[in-house]
Amino acid sequence: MKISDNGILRCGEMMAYYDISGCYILRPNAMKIWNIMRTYFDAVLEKAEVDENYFPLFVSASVLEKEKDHVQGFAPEVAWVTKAGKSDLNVPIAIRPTSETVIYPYFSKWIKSHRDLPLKLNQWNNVVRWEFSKPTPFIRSREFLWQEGHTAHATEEDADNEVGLVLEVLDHYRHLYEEYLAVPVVKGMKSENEKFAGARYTTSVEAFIPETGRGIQGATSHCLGTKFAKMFDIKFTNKEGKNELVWQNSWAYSTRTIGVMIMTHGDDKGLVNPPKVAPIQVIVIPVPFKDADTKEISKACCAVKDALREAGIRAKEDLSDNYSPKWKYSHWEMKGVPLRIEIGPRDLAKNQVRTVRRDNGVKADVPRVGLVEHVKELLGKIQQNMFDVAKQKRDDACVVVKTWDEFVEALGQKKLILAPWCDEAEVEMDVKRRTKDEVGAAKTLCSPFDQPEIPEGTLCFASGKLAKKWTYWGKSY
Ligand code: 86X
Repeated sequence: MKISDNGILRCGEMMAYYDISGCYILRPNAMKIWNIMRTYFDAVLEKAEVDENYFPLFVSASVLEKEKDHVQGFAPEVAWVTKAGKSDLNVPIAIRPTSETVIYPYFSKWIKSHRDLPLKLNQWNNVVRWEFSKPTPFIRSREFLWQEGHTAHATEEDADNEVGLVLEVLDHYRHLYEEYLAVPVVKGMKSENEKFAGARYTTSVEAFIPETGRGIQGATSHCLGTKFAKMFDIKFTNKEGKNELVWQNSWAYSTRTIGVMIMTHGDDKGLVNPPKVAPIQVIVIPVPFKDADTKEISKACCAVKDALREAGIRAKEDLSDNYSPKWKYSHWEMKGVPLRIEIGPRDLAKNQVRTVRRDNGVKADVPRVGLVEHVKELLGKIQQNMFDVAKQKRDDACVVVKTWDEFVEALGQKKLILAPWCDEAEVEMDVKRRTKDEVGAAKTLCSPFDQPEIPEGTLCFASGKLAKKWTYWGKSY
């Protein structure tokens, strides 16, 4: 499902359009999903002894521009405050597009000795990047929410191993996608061209949208080395009393996660929310007939809802009498509620309810006795099924190619391509040049950590040189 289809976002009341291009209102349903993910990730940070802090939104021009290397290429995206009221500011102030230039000068002040390391900080904030390519809600917006983590370590080993958290955090990003959003992702290494220029290496989780045939970077985790330490003069005295540069890492995931979830699961009836993050997991709807005892049915609906809520399930009833049951069904389907419970006179008489799954439409009659346990199980099954279906679709869209002709054909068929590659930056640039069209050019998404075997003598699909690794390629968001 494309994000622009049917205005499903507006119908699902996740977001609303705003009168500034590229800016969107995140409505309660989106914020609920965001906060459920945040609760998971905050617990991860707590366990990993990463401390929460908050740096200002603004960057002074001098600090931002001190780091020409880092800002270069991004400069056109930086938004500036130039006025207060009617008067021009003496010096314009930039709005953070990411917080390296905001945070690292203070790393330099605060880190003096090996006892100050590791320093592990995270913040939840908004950033602004004044993008000029087509804006899309959640996927590419000019302001978005994210968490950004920044760590500093005494040694390369510390930065590179579990203390440094690069791969640990990446696996938590995978966990959020796969276990919360029911979106399959690939963990891997970014190519030289696609890595963060300030990093030694960049790892990412990559998703794929079969309908549009495009890959999408889900989140990134970087091993930065000492590049920023040199730029910002971040040094400490080691145990021998000598001055050394710190080794840094950084990582982030943003509200783009929600966009990937919407595109992965949405259908022609609207949103489909995975139970784990669904703001409402169960909607209970009375189905009164003409002569039925409406009051008793409503009472049963409330009792079922109360029992579910008591058990920690996010349930709600829809008793409004000015809409028909049918209208309500499509209303809550559109909003993506994973499970509907209907109660009519027959159900009342038989002490049962009717369950209807949003993911596959399957209906069942379920006894009131033991209902809560049954619903818990059902929500678990829906979560699993949504992941399995999404994974099957992703896997079906994936092809292995060995030659340039196969590559071009697969690209035309909107495939996710796994190809043997020589891992040379110029070859990737060349592939980009040769595949450019309206949607953009093919590029590497990542080289999966989980590498299939590469038989001796396998050649690169694009250059014909010896292949070094398997890499995912495709058009991307
Ligand atoms: C790259 C890199 C990095 C901390 C992360 O991916 C994790 C969290 N940051 C962000 N990036 C920029 O450095 C950047 C810089 C400027 Cl000045 C800009 F306008 C846009 C940017 N976009 C991305």
